[in-house]
Amino acid sequence: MLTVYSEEHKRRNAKTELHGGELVASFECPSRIDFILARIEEVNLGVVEAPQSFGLDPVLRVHQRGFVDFLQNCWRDWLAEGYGGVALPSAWPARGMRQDRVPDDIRGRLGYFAFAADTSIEEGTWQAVRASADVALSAQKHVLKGARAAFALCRPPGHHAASDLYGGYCFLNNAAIAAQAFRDEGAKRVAVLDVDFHHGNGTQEIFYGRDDVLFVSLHGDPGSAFPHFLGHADETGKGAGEGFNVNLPLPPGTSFDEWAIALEEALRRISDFSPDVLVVSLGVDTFKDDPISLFRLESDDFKTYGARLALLGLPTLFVMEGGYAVEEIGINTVNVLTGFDNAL
Ligand code: B3N
Ligand code: ZN
Repeated sequence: MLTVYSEEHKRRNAKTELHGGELVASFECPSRIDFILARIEEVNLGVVEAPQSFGLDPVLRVHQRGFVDFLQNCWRDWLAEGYGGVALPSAWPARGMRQDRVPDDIRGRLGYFAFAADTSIEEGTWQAVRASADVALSAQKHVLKGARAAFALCRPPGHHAASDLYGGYCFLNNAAIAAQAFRDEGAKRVAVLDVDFHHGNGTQEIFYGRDDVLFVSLHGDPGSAFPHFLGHADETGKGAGEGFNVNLPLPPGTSFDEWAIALEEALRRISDFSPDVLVVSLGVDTFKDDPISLFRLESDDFKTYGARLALLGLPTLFVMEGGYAVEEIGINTVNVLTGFDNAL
């Protein structure tokens, strides 16, 4: 399987993240990619190539212009105010407050466009974010042109990013940008399967009113896990999109046997939809030793479910999302991909 990867990801090296009342070392760190690349080479997964540049047009198909402008200029505007450190939000348009006006002040705009305070914006963040979207689009082109599968080794990840919100280490929604590109380039129906531990609230929001993109997610119940405010089973889509959003929340401590039952339900919903193509939001933070997640998958389980995904018989684009057990992230990620390849 071909992998697309950009060195630009290194420009996202967050100095810190807010967790448990303290500024701690960021779990979403550059070495995640080093371990995945090393494993790709170790098992000879296939060619690794750099992305092409697609500009912002495909990004603007799923994200609002004002939001993209904000991401692009945030760090410059933060410095221009005389601030140091890292740009973090501290005030939000919460219940009862106005959401119809975007503040001029950078602190107001941070709160307007952020849904969580975990994720900093810093020097180099935008450059890495843009490259990550190009990685997804470049891998998407390989599948569009007939490859059975491709791996977009995106960093930073994307599935929490909504049309005008960032957070949860995500800025632009790489999987949604790729799914929309498939639609714009001829696919009639696209399914997005999100197997990351965390609910892909951003992908859900982007496609919630649509019947041409099915979103199916297996994730930690939002009652106990980030992003806390979306991901319940009764979120099924709205308007034309009713019935095209499928959430399968699972409790803390879920084992692979339990997870695999939910996966069968997800795959049944995808098969019923008869998509032309599948986009997999591939987070491996379902691993038992992930430091911020609550499921109990073992390394071999990733191979097992990779093989199961191949049985859908669909052209498949894998898009990297989360996974923070850094020393095992390469084995777990590549196990999904080799499991898929070896089942063909
Ligand atoms: O949820 C957390 C979090 C939970 C536990 C932690 N421990 C025990 C050290 C640390 C952090 N933080 C909120 C931000 C999580 C973003 C999740 C990103 C992701 O992988 N999305 O798929
Ligand atoms: Zn995750």
